[in-house]
Amino acid sequence: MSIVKPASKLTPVLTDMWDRERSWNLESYRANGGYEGLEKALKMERSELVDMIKASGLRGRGGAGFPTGLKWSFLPPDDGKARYLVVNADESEPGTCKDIPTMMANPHVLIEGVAITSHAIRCEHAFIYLRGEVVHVYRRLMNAVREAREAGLIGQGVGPNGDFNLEITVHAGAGAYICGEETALLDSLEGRRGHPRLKPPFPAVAGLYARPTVVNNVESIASVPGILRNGNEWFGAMGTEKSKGHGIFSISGHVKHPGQFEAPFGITMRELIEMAGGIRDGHKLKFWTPGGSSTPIFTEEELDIPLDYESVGAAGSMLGTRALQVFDETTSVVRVIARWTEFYQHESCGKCTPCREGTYWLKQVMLRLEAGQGQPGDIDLLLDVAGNIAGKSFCALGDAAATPISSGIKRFREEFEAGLTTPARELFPYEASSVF
Ligand code: L3W
Ligand code: SF4
Repeated sequence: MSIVKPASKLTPVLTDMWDRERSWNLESYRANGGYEGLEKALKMERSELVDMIKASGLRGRGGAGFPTGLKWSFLPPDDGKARYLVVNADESEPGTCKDIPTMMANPHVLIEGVAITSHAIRCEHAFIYLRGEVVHVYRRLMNAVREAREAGLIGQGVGPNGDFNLEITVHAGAGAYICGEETALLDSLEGRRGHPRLKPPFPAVAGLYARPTVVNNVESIASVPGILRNGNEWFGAMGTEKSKGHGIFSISGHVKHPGQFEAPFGITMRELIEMAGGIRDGHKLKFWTPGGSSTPIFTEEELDIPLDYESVGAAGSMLGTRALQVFDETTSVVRVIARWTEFYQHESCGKCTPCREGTYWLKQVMLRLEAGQGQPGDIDLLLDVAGNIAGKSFCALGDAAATPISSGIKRFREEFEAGLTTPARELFPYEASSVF
């Protein structure tokens, strides 16, 4: 795991403890003010807590940026029956590496966030849905839950009035990207194959076991204790007017020091690349992604766009999970997009035709272009197939598969045309690029 180095523009809140000795222990977390937010929250009325998070401006950190407090407020009036909190810890977007390091280095910040959120929505059984491959994270979370239970922070009849009840179940999925889509995740948690559900009803109304459910990303929930401890003014002093607070930006690829950089929303990619030591020596930036492989590819032209939901949206992309993948001039755009397309085809759940069939054809065409065996009309074919997937699929995975193809052709059409005659490995030898 890379440790964030102090730099003037960084705002280490979630990453603050990452380089401390045994940062994952309850003892270390408490020595750093851990669980003070929960103490405060348990003395507050539920509605007051929801209003506070609403007013903080915290937005979902899982990709879409939906206001967190507003989502909590969508739960129907309490009927005394079960209602759930489910944390989406199925981090799998190519390039995204923020939730897994957070849970490894500081699992208690998530547990505290789960406890505060559960109090706010009166949930007595919360779930953390973790991607199945990360057994080390599973063990660490289980240990943190055990520590919190033994310390009387969660469990039955705890809290200052002895009336706070919370059980936390950590559930490891089976390693399917689609289970990061919130409703497929709920299907999987219920024991079925993960398939997205029709929305509405949104999970807030009918989620896990058809009960009102809040589904939030790890980083969203982990941001809650800091807000409780330090207040809305502190949180709002970071970021922009509509994209407030701190966020973890994961930088990978051809920079000197890839890693996680926690910074205010509105920081630019130029600043972040500088903090990551710049592009590797002797090379220059060719393209980058603002939100993983699901967003359009950007070039030098977009380096000064503030990385907040509004500015990136105005530039034609989602900010997504802030998975900033950097590629220099040694990289073949066709090869990168072919790898992403293989990924989407493999991960398509098969429920809807445009995505199930379309990703298969996109992959076939991308592979032959990569091999220099493209056929006349392939570029139009790619655009046609991508156009028949985007906006016509059942869930966001379809759009995600189509986006890099159409934006890649728009920005680097000549490389796709070269694929009609010349293999990518001749134009861009593997040895020159350490990424793909
Ligand atoms: C109640 C309403 N709830 C919206 C809720 C909704 C959801 C949230 C946002 O996808 C994107 C995706 C990825 N009543 C509501 C309501 N909600 N209206 O608000 O909803 P939505 O549909 O805009 O987004 P989503 O389905 O959560 C997230 C993209 O992010 N992404 C992320 C990928 C990967 C990861 C990962 O690895 N961890 O997140 C990257 O770009 O493609 O487009 O909760 O229920 N009226
Ligand atoms: Fe499944 Fe793809 Fe359709 Fe989503 S878009 S429901 S992943 S087939």
